[in-house]
Amino acid sequence: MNMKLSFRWYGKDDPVSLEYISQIPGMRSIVSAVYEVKPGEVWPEESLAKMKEECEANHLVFDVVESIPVHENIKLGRGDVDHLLDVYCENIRRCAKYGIKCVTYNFMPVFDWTRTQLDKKAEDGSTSLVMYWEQMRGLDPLKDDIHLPGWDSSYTQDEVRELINAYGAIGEEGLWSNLEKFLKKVIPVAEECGVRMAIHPDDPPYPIFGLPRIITCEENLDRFLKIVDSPANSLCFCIGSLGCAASNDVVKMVRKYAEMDRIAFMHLRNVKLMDDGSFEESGHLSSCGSIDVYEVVKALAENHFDGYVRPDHGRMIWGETGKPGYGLFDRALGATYINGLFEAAEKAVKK
Ligand SMILES: [Mn+2]
Repeated sequence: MNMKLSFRWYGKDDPVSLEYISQIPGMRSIVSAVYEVKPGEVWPEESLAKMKEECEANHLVFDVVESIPVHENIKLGRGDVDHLLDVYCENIRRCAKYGIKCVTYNFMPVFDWTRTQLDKKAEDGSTSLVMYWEQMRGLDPLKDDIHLPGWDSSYTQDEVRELINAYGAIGEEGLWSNLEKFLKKVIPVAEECGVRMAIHPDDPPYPIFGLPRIITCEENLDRFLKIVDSPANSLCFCIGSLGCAASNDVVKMVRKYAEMDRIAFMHLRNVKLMDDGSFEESGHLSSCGSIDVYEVVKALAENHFDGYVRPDHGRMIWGETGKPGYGLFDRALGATYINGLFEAAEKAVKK
């Protein structure tokens, strides 16, 4: 197959072993990162070397990084930005040295993603991540102490308030100009070492608590890609994140950006959208959620997509426990579904 099937692995603390991952039919690549150092620090080469070795011992290739986190000071354009950008570039060089071809990152203020519950039970007894607006309404992080799942607990409430105010002050245009500075520094380095940078869209793709969000829709993705017009400046197209806004036509967007060869990495999962904009993460199949995953894959295959694909979050099923969204069983089912869709779609294109 043209596409490269991959699986996210959280390193030695991940309850899912590399051996189990390698037993998923068609599995090729591992998506991981150096988790033991903080954003803004250089990644030890030994850690990268060790991961590469462990993957190879399990007949897997460690060639995708998710993610090299972008320090808040880079996004805010304050403090030691130039030093932090140098560190970021050095990390790209080090990744490339150990075989990495694609690096995912995001440019979301403060929080990587927002959900109101991580273990919502469905009728069939499976659990998944959800965001219900009725649970969000009335919450004000500037006034209340809020602990939503997934929010970095290393921040104190006062630090969160300070960050929210700082982002409020720069607004969307401030965030765009800091992103531009980041791209103009980082993309030439990625080009030089044969790495494709892949930005992950905001999840969900609209402002929350007044924090600016810019990687949200077709118009903004167009603007993003034009800042540096290079295949090294690409998208990690997450259909589950962009698909949380009913206004995003993900099939049309995937077709357009695949045709332009600006998708380096695909995150495939499905979400069930509610009338009020709330959503539940569902099984991967088109019939389980609001996204037509078949049409997404068809758009990729018709454009001879040969980038990385991974089953994104899965539900917790069959009594499995572990990191919400990142169990083995449902993601393995997702991988098998993805294999089937791609085999059929790619063969249809060849005929
Ligand atoms: Mn994703």
